[in-house]
Amino acid sequence: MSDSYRPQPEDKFTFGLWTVGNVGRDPFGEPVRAPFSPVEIVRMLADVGAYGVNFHDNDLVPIDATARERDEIVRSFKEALDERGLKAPMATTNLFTDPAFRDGAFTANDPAVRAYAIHKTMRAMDLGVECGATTYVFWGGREGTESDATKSPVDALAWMREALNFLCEYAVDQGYDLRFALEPKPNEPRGDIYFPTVGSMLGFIGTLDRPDMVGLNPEVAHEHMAGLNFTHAVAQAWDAGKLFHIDLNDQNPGRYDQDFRFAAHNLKPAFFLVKLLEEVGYDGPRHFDAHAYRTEDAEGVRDFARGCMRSYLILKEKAQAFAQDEAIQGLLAEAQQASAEFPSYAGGYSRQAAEALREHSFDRGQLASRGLAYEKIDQLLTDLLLGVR
Ligand code: DIG
Ligand code: MN
Ligand code: MN
Repeated sequence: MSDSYRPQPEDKFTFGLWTVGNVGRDPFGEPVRAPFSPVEIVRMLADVGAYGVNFHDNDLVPIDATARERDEIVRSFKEALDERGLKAPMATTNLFTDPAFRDGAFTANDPAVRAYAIHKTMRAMDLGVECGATTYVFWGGREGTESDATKSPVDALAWMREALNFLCEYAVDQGYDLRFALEPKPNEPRGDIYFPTVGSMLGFIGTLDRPDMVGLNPEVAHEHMAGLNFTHAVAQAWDAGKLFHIDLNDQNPGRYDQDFRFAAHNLKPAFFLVKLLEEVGYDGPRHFDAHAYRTEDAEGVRDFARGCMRSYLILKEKAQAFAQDEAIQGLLAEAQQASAEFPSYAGGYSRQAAEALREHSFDRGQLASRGLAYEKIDQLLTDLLLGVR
């Protein structure tokens, strides 16, 4: 692959241990790849040019590890990070694999399970901070229902709020430099998951005791599963100052969560996302929460990781070309020209501005008459992406 798309540390490309460590198990098939150790994954990611690696507590430390085993695992992991110059910017808790969480974690009916979920998360936060994490993700994979006969959604929201408020206080009390990033998903593995989209999470954050500590970790596939425009969701999170982290992958709409290689299926939506992230100057990690096809061997996993980063860098270059394309920019400028005279209200409300605008007579026919050349703009973009412009 040409060197012009080789990832650099400043690109801040990260992968979870569970992504390139995915062994290819699916609901209808057994693993197809031998597992890699965390140290082997750190070395692999360093080889392909990643900036960092993220983890769930139990991706790194098995849930039944002894204290001595835990300490040795963490020591060797941190040694590998230092040896290869990788960071561990994000950590999170696995609150979805163990059968104890089959009715949820923070929203389980059983208060002992809710308490265990907070216990497990505090210890996982300790581990994340010990490895250098500054973002802590909460993906509530089991926080949902198959039947709403089983619990009130109002109770569930209140339990989630109680847990997050408690854990925010724990982070402050411990002096941790941590921001919480909530990750929405509409369903899978539960029939319906609470807080299904970026919009619902943004509404929820405002009800917490420390809303400033809490933001979003939106994921491409998850908004796509909900039939939504991911770039619009990310723009709203950014506008609210809540884009704390982002999970990049791809998804064929109307399917289960496929966690495909970034831009593997929907090139144009991926372009608009990269264009937005680069335009607004998002400077957080670009985390690929995805995995290789089940058909792949260990080298195919490396191809997957390289492809995620390569496609991002190609689309970043295309976004720069879009911004510098005189024909496209000229048409956009025309579309944003006023089609008629009108009294200005740009300085915000005043009674004078309101009366002038209210009494102005608009020519609706004139407002409706101008063609906006969007077909031409979008085709120019298509030409650009297909490499003929
Ligand atoms: C699934 O999209 C979730 C889990 O992989 C993890 O908890 C989170 C962090 O990327 N994404
Ligand atoms: Mn996912
Ligand atoms: Mn994710």
